[in-house]
Amino acid sequence: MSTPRGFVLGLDLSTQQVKAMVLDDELVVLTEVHVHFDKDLPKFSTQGGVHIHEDKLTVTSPVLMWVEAIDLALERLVQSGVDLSQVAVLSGSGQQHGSVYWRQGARKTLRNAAASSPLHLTLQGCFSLDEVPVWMDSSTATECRQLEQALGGAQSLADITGSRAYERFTGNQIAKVYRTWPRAYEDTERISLVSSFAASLFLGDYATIDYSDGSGMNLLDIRKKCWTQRCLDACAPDLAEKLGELVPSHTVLGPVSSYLVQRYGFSPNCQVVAFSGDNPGSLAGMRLQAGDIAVSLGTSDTVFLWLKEPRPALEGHVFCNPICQEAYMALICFKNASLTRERVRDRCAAGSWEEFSRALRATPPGNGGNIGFYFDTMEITPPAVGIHRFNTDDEKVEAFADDVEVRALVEGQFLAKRVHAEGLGYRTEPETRILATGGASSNKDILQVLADVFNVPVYTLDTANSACLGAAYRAKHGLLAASGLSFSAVVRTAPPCQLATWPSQDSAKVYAAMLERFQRLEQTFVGPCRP
Ligand code: ADP
Ligand code: XUL
Repeated sequence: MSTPRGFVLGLDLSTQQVKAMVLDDELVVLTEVHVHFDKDLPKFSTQGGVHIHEDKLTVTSPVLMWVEAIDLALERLVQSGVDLSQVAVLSGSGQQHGSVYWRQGARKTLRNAAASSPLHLTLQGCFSLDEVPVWMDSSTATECRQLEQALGGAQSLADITGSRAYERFTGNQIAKVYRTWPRAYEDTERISLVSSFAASLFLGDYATIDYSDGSGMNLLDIRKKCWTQRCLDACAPDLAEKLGELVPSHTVLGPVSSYLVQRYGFSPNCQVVAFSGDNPGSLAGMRLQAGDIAVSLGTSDTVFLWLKEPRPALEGHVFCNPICQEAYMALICFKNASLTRERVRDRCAAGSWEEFSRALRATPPGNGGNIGFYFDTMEITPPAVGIHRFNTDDEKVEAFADDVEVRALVEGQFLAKRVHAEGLGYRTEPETRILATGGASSNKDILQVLADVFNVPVYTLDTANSACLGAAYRAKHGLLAASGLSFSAVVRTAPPCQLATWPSQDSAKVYAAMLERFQRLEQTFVGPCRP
């Protein structure tokens, strides 16, 4: 059987930017472009790609900013000299949980978009909400309580959907939209996730939600792979209709829109494969295998594992696996991540990553017994807020010296990852590898602390951008899956992960003792799961 050949395009619509990559037929990256929301589209006045509202809990992004950014990314690909007519297939990753509300009649406008006008102008009147909730939003505690009650408790909801009710999960966000703006809700003909929204722009029609990103909504039955009617009913009326169907993550949705063909020179035969979440995308990009642990260090930090059997608990999430329909993935998300590292860098390391790294090298593993927890905003794992510093005698202190503060932050973030991953069943085995990705994985000194805290070697890819790479790999898999090829067979030509660093001597001893203290100290300020 002949296999379709050609370039592959991967896109990632993340919190702070749109990234796009074109790979050749052997899955080697040819070109990569970025559009940074704050810098490239300043008229939207975002900070870190978002608007944080007065209550500090509501966090949104302007939907038209995303539309404009995707066009700009495609323009930059053309400027880079890549011939988009050679792209045979494309897919994408999106920040998880965020939702987009298409107004009645928007489908028609999307289908008929003319190439003569940029899409953000054509789609101006197409959204019932201009500012849409993103994963950083934590304003839906009331809706979460109601959903758990309707389903018979937090564990019962987790048993079906893979997670107890989380504020950022889309079902709860939709319930808040319905409660707050019932008319806008009524006027909505389709609700997309960020991933299926971006796919819709490429397809020129509403794109279906895939199983894996759909698992981050508190609505999908992760075993039966369908919407759970009781969850839909508890969130808002007519929701099944507004959400549309669900599809396996490798599904080919159809050819690209005529807008893309005419404006950027795509081939009318170029296929769009279902987009998915950025964490599922990273799992694909890193080619995670059972036994590995992946750590993504981006706007959010996440830890994820390959699961054969779903065993949802009250902490962490279980999602459908994006590259193997029989498997699952476990995920833990930490909200205070790169932006907190940047804040401490600016205050204690003169705003420079080099100086931040020097501070890590100047301080010993274990930080002389000093431990810190840094939650600038309400954390997800664990649910806590504020800065909590403890000295070697476990006494609360107000401040650390600058270098000690830098190490306390990074050690504290990685100790939390290990403690909470162990809570999900992670155990270090002799063969365990950490696969690290995300913007901060380009920092060797940060990776050294990661290797030391877990006592496991750390591997990285050539690019820190595994969600984008994973989208491209999934695209190719989508094209070939019909001929029976598995994901691993499809990506066998792609460059493998490289060893970045090995744990230093004695770190196992230092951190074993520290882990026990860390867990005890964390309990002194962690509140109940939800107020
Ligand atoms: P996103 O979640 O938006 O995809 P990325 O994975 O691209 O985020 O990561 C962006 C973050 O990477 C920036 O906010 C920045 O803090 C961090 N970063 C970039 N370079 C370094 C570095 N050398 N050391 C530590 N962090 C870095
Ligand atoms: C995962 C989560 C974040 C976003 C960031 O549950 O909320 O990692 O996907 O883009």
